[in-house]
Amino acid sequence: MSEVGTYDVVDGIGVITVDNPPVNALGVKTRVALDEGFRKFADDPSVKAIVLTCGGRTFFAGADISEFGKPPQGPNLHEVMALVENLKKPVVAAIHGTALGGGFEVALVCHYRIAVPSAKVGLPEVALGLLPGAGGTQRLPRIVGPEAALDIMTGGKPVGAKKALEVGMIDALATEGQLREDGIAFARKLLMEAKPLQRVRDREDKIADFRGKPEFFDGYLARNARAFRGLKAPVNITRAVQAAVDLPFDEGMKRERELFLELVSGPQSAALRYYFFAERQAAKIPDVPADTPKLPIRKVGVIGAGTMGGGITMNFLNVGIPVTLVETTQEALDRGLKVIRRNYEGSAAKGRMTQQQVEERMALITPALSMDALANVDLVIEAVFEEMGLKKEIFGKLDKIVRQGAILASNTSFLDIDEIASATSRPEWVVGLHFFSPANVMRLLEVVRGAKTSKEVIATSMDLGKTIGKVSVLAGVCFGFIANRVMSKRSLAANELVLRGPTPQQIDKALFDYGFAMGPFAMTDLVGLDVIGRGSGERTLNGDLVALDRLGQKKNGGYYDYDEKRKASPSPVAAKVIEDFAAYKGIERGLTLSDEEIVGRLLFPVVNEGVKLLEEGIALRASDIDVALILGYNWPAFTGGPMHWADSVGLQKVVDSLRSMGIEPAKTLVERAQQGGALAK
Ligand code: TC6
Repeated sequence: MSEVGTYDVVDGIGVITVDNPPVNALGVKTRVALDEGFRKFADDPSVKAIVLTCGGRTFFAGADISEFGKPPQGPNLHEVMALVENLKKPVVAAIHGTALGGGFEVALVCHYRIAVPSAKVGLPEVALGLLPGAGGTQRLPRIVGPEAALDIMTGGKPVGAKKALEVGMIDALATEGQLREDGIAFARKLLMEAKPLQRVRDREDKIADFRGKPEFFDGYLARNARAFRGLKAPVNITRAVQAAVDLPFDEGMKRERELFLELVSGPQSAALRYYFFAERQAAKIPDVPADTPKLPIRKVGVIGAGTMGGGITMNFLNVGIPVTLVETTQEALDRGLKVIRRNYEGSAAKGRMTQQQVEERMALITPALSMDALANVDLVIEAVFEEMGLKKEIFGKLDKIVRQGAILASNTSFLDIDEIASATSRPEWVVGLHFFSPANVMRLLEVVRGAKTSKEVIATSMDLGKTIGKVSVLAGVCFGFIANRVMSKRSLAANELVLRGPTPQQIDKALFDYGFAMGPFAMTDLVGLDVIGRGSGERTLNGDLVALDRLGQKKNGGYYDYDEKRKASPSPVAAKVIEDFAAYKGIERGLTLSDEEIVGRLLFPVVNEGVKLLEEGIALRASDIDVALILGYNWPAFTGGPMHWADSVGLQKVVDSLRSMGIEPAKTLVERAQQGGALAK
């Protein structure tokens, strides 16, 4: 007897309802329910058609990811699906919530699919380093055509019900709140019309024209080479669709299986599945239980309309939360508003939003020239210069102006939240909300917990990330918190290494090939050498380049020279500056390293610093560091982040390499390496 399935018959229509919280993943219990329900109705002559639907918040959200790599248990999903597809009675999938991955593949073996308008369907396996391995790569091209199927599967983004109807992924829309009734009515109509049953697997019309055209698939990969760089899954998805077009259905299924097994047993998928759970784990804080009361955030104040303040503001406008934006001068305020408007208008020009939406969002901003305007907000985020004196002055004023019970947050990237909080009479209401630039784009929100920050403020701040589409990661107070602190070790290592022999282009190339969008020197040139090098009194390599008025891409080049199209080439001037600076430092040059060695030299110090964060209790768990780096610094997700990657490289190797660089490995790192243990599970 299934624990999660109920089966009832309404006037000859059998209704299977599966309710396996939280998301009806297709784990063993769900498979038992499906197997049992379909067998029961297959054998029941009084049942003429079947509706498959789910209870709770969603239709099946996919295979149970936690089962991958474990021995199979219970009914096999493929067998259950074959049973459904071959039934001689029409089966209607009635979808709400998110029918994703294996969940949508189950819907694809039903003869018809209907969905409420708020539902989303899709095949997001690519985000887990996989391909849709339950026939998705073979069936989707048959209903939407190979090109659309490739875009849907390599992009992995869920498709809203209305769009899904347009492209043929579903057959009809149901009424919100009446899915079950509409499903039954749809099935009854099918019976009345007595149309022959059509299986998706038998459809040929959308794929026939692409048969025997390998150039179409090679071209697809070539066109998307940039987006797919370093990733295995999009390539295997493309080859599986090619098989769907070229081979008879059952052979295509076999090819899909081979390509799936190759992915599921490989390191990229292991890393991405680890990352899926890491992202969700980050929300859990041992001493702040899930039922901790959260404060409603209905009105927000942002201080500073510069790049960060403007980006932060947009996050709230995007979800309909009004923002009072405070600046000290009208010019600065106008400039900030102009940039926000320009960003939105850019999105409108690309068709991502309408002009009306631009106006609606802009109308949510109340510009102000005094902090007095913040008296009644629920949350204030300060985003001014990184200067402790200024921040303390602002927090002292906020303490007098803002109502009791509101959260006072600083977007500081480095400074001590406790010292900032000490300027107020309510340190328990003070927290760090650290956004990453561009703040309206990057998905990381570091929530910095001060010594006195209350649990309610932490719970609310963690939740806030989700409200604005970000992932919150908790950090303790230290210079640079999690992401900036560990990544500063990469910059330091790069700046040291370039003096010893490897060129900026060799170093950048090694990191590009590892999976980063660009290496540290290309990044410095992009951001500006004057910006990166700012503040230190000592003579530095950056400073020497700035002294020659080499500011990066914006002026005269930096570590590279640039042509008028901003294409980079090695710079003889920079090479000479590097040589001179090494001589000044008394550093011997001539070191030659392989790309792999360069990667180790730059990234093992990051891992080491991550372990120190764990030892100091700044980060709760290794996986939080991975999430922070992947979302805050675009660390390639298919490596799983620095900590997971270090495990896959082998901790002893990390320890040995650090020692060979003259860096003392963190105590825990040495211990774990000796025990053959891991940093991230
Ligand atoms: C596939 O189908 C391959 C098929 C090949 C053929 C064999 N498995 O995200 P939330 C858990 S691959 C196991 O916070 P939301 C999640 O860990 C799969 N667990 O909720 C969390 O647990 P916790 C293709 C899962 O409302 C809880 O459910 N499908 C799975 O923000 C709530 O999750 C996907 O890639 C799962 N599949 O978003 C979809 N899904 O409470 C993956 C969720 O213990 N899922 N959990 O921390 C999602 O994208 C989202 O969960 C959501 C709901 C949109 C369904």
